[in-house]
Amino acid sequence: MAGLDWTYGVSTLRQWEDPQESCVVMSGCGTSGRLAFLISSGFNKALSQLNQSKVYSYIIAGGDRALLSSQEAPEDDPRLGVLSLKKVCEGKKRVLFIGISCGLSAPFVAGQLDFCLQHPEVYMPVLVGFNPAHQARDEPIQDCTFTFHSVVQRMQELAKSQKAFLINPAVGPEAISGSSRMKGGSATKILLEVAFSAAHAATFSNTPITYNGVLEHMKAYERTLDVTYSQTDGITTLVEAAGQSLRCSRHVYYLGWGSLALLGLIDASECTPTFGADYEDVRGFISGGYRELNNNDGPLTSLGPKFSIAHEDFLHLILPCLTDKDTVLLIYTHPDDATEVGNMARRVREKTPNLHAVYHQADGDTAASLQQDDIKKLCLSTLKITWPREALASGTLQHMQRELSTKLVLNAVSTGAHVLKGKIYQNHMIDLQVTNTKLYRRATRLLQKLSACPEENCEEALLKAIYRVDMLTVEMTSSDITTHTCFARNSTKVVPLALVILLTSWSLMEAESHLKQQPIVREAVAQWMWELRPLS
Ligand code: F1P
Repeated sequence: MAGLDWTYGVSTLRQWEDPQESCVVMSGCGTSGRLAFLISSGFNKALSQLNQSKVYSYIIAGGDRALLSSQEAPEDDPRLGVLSLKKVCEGKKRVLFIGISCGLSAPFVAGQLDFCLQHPEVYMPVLVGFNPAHQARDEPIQDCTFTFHSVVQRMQELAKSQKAFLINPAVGPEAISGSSRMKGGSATKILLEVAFSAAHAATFSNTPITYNGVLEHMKAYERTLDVTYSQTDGITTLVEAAGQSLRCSRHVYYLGWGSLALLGLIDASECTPTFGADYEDVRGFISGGYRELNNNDGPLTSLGPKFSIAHEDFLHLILPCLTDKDTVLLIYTHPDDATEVGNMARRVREKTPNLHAVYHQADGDTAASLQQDDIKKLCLSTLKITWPREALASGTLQHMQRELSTKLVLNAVSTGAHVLKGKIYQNHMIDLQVTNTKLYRRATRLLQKLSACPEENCEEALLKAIYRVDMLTVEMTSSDITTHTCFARNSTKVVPLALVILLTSWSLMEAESHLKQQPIVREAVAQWMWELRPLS
C-alpha cells in the first residue's frame, strides 16, 4: 500500500491513549464524514465495552445535519474545517487527525490538514483518499495560499520522516463515474477499521502489530465481499423492486436495526446529491431513532421532516400512506432483533405485500431459523446472508463485516434502482446536484464530454439551467462559483437541461417542456444524441 508503513502507522495510533489529553479525530465531507461518524461510534462503543473512556471524535462538513441530508456547500470552506477541528480538540495536547477525502479534493479537509501541519506539536496528520498524490486537486481555494495538491506535497515530504501519513491506495475506478460513496466509502471503512482494530488489540490484549496480522484482517473483508456478492439473485430482486418503485415516483424505505440501520440512513442520504433524488425517494429509519444514533448534536427532528428517522416516525408519517408501489426493506441481524422485526413486518404487511428483508445470520443457527420463518412468510423476498463460522472472527470484526456487507447491498440497491429510473447515462450520473465547486466542475466536464462543445459554451449552458434564463445577465456571469452553487440548491434537473440547450436550438422553456415529457433522463439524452448526431 503506497506510502504506508503499517506497523508504525498502527502503533502510532496506540500513543493516543489518555482521553483527557489526547484524541483521535476523523473528518470528511458527505460520505467520508458519515463514515467518520460510523467508525468513531463503533470504536467508542468497543472502548466502552472495555470500560475505557472514548477517544474517537468525528467531524462532518455542515455539522450533524449532513449525516442525514445533502450539505455539499460547506465542503468548499477550509476555514470552517479549521474551526470545527479546533472546537473538537479544545484542551487536547495530542491529536491524531485523520482527514478523509476520497478524491483528495475537499477544501474543508485541506484546511484542516494545513492547520495540523502548522501545529505539529499537537497534531499528527493522516490523509486517507483513493487517488494518486499527483492527481490531488490543484484548483486555487478562495482566500488560501494552498491547494489540496500543495498540502499533499507537504505531507509527502513529512511522510518520509513519519511526521505525517498519506494512505492513498488505488482502488480502481468506481462503477458509476464520480460515485466515490461506493468503492471509496467501502475502502475508507476497511482501512480505518483495520488500523484501529490492530491498535485496540495491541493496547488492550497485548497482541503485537504485525504485517501478517493486518493482512489477515484485510482478508476477512475480502471474504465479506465474496459472501455478499454470492447473493446476486437476492440482490437483483431487491434492485428490481426498488427500481419499480422509483420509476412510478413512489418510494423505497429502509427500516433497520442497530448500526446496520445507520448504513441505511447513509445510503438514503447519498441519493440526493448523487442522483438529484428527492429526500422522499429513498429514506432510512432506525429503531430507537436519535437515542440509537447517538450523534454529537442529539435529536435533529426540529430541522424538518427529513430528519424524522425513528421507526415510530415511519409508523406515524409513512405507514398510513404506504401503497404496494412502495418498497419496504427490513435490515437486521438474526436473531438479535427478531421480535421487533416480526412486529414491524406485520404492521407493514397490513398495508403492502411489497416487503423485503436483508438479514445476517450465523451458519447453523437452527433455532434462529425457525423464528425467521415467520418473518419470511410476511416478505416477498428475503436475502439471507449466512456467515460461515470460519469466516466469522470475534465480536467487533463480525459486526464490521456485516456492516460492510449491508453497505454493499444497499449501494447496489439504490444505485441499481436509479439506473432503472434512468438517472445514469453511459456510466455517468447525469442528474447530479451542482451544489459545490467540485460538483460544478464535474458537471461542466460532463457536459463537454456529452456535447463535444467547448468549455465556455458548456459553462454558459450550465448557468442558464441554474438560473433558468435564456439570457444571462452580467450579474450572473460575473458572480463566483459559490454564488452559482448556492442558487443551484433550489434548481432541479440542471445538468440534463444544460445538455438539451447545448444539443438543440431550443429555448430554456422549450427544453424544460421536452424534459417534462420524457422524465427518464437517460432516454431523453439518448434520443437527443441520436436525433442530433452529425450526418456523415
Ligand atoms: C466528498 C463528497 C462525496 C459526495 C459528493 C461530494 O468527497 O461529499 O461524499 O458523494 O461527491 O463530495 P471526497 O472529499 O470524499 O472525495
